Amino acid sequence: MITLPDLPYAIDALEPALSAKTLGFHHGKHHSAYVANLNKLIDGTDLASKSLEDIILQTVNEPGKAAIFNNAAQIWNHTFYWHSMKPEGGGLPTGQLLKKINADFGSTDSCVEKLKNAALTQFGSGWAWLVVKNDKLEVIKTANADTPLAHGLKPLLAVDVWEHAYYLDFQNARGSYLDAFFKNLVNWDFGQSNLA
Ligand code: MN3
Repeated sequence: MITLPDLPYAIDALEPALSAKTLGFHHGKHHSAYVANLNKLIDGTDLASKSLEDIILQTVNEPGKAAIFNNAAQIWNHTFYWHSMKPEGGGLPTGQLLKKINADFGSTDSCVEKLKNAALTQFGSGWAWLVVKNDKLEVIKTANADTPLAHGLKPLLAVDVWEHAYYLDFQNARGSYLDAFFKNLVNWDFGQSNLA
């Protein structure tokens, strides 16, 4: 039995960059629906007693398990995404994360540019991620529910680019949502804590 985690801040805490209406639908309807769907799918199976991470790792690329994987991965991705933002976020990373970004991308601007580009060029629904791969920072994108967790990568930050993440506030302007995300919302401290 998997439960829906609370948002790590108030529903209106990301305004004006992201509205309470967007967070209300995104957390209260979309994220919540993935939890309800997953619990229905695993009820009475041996997955019912497993952690969310174990469910993801045990169903990735398993024939007949795509619906379970998709719902489980979306639950995990969304929880990670909520923490990838914070009220009055943005600014610059600090500490070890800043050092690593400078070493692997040259500058924070270049890292953000790569993240925005990955997010913009993800065709259809999906995610852009800052991850650690073989001890180096990389930017990747994943389609639909796919998650770095299922590929042995260590995620540091996530950007949801499903239309439901931004449509109420930005309509089809994914680029404007991404500008707001990196200017006002991104939680570099969360990235740093995942790196540590
Ligand atoms: Mn979403």
